Amino acid sequence: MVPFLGGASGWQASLLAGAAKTFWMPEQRSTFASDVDALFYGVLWICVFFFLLIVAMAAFFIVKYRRTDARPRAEKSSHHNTTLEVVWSVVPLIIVLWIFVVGFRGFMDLRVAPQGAYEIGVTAEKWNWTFTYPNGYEDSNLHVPLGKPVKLIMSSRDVIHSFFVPDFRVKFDIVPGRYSTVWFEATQTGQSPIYCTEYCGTSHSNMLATAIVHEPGEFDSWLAAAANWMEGLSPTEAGEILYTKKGCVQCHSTDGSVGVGPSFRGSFGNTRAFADGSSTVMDENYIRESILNPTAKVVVGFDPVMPTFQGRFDDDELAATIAYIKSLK
Ligand code: HEC
Ligand SMILES: [Cu+2]
Repeated sequence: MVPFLGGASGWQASLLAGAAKTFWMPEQRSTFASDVDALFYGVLWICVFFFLLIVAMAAFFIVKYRRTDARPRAEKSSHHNTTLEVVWSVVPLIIVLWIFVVGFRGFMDLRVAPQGAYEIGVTAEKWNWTFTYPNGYEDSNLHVPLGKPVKLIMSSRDVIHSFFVPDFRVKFDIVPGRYSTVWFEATQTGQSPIYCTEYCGTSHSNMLATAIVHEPGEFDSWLAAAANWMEGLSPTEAGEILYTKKGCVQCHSTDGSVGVGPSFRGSFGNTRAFADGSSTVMDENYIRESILNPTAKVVVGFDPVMPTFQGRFDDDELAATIAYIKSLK
């Protein structure tokens, strides 16, 4: 990586007081953070300096050249001062060029992932995140190893979302119909919040996840265990986890309250009326169809907004989800 200002050991290190959270910025938890912050603080202090300079000079001139009895009108002054004009053009030019060069180098660092980075798939949809690991395991949170470059290959199933981890100083839009990538290297174990930072509809502000940084050895064992997570759980227990993990929780409650979709509580065995006038009893087959082909039967009073989960549920997962919905009496 290109050090912005001679690296974090330079003058900005003392200014920033290390990786701690400040008034302006959250904790620094990736290799980008100190460079991004250094540029931010650089621009901030340049602005503060010129703001104070201009306000102070304006105040000074207002007082000094105010209209008095001794000096009833402004005196004539020369039209040009070449030295002054060159100085106030060249100095800002140098500052702006410095901001451009540093910003562009930082942008290129953020855009170009190193060879051999660990790749994780990210799927954004209204209104949840799914992270897919190289072994096919899916999780609603982002788990990464410490001190290893991680490249995210991101896509959207519906509208534009934006992946944002303030602690890592990474943010990038996810546009439907194409892949976007972002990379980072975590420098501390622990948890950091992930936000969607593109307004994407009603529950945009709930489109949250957590980035969890593991010790490198611990990461591999976490992934191996996570991929076998259904083992040793009853179908109902597994279904409860799937309910959150697959994002059903965003639209379906389990306490009877109606959200974007009907509540799962007490739904099994009830009769459902559909928008086309037909009706059916909620049984295993109806749940299965609702998950794989949600628009086949649209419940009266609801919009057909449920995404299809075709290809995202295997038979065990379907059985577990059905068992869980059945258990919510
Ligand atoms: C974006 C919101 C949304 C998400 C996410 C969502 N659903 Fe739905 N779901 C709906 C809506 C709206 C309906 C009612 C309209 C319809 O039948 O399509 C519905 C209907 C259903 C029904 C029929 C319910 C009934 O009472 O008749 C089932 C079963 C169901 N969803 C299961 C799931 C499961 C399981 C998941 C997670 C894997 C899920 N849904 C995720 C919005 C959603
Ligand atoms: Cu979003």
